[in-house]
Amino acid sequence: GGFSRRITRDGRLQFVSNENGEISHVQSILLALEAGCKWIQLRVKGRPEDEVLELAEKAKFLCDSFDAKLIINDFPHVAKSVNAYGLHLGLDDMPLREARKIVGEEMILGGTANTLQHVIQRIEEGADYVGLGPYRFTTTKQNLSPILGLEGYQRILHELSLRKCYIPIIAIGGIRQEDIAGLKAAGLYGVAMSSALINSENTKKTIQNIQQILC
Ligand code: TZP
Ligand code: MG
Repeated sequence: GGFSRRITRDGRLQFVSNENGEISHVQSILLALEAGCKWIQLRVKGRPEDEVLELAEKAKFLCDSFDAKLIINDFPHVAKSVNAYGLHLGLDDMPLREARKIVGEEMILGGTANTLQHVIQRIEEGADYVGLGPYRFTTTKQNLSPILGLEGYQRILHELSLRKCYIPIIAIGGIRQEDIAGLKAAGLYGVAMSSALINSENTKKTIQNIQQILC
């Protein structure tokens, strides 16, 4: 039996975990799962790996019970040890080819990009999807790369199609519900969102609306 690392339709909306004064990473994940999100990224910054592993075990249990897929950000060994569905690495992390040796052949690998060159590099490295951003300013991520705006995505997607480069591209960074239709029309495969979902008055309704537009 072989395997395939195809990104499925339920991956068009990825929730990125978050914490603030009111809500923990695990609580944010539960909120997104209860609202119907099927792709969850555990993104924990500034904590040691053993703490991230503990959170990852809880996140994996929750995702399994909602039949959702868990992506681990930054930590290949954590992704491997909780048997996550995927691993996402940024521009300052190890190359995806190196991570592939740690996590094995079956795990989905996502890589961050901010430019056309980054996307091409990610394809060459063997990424299964690319997170391209930021769309607009956001306080969720520190040291934000230059903002792309819709025009930035249109330009990069046009350049990729001229070069016949194809990979599912997920937009990220400051995305709100009202941005989704424009991003889909521009050719984005999907979106990754955090603050707009946890701060929504009605997270379930927001997620349902977004999924309806994207699928
Ligand atoms: N990478 C670029 S922006 C971002 C990441 C992980 C955070 C996205 O969160 P939000 O709250 O949707 O801007
Ligand atoms: Mg990273």
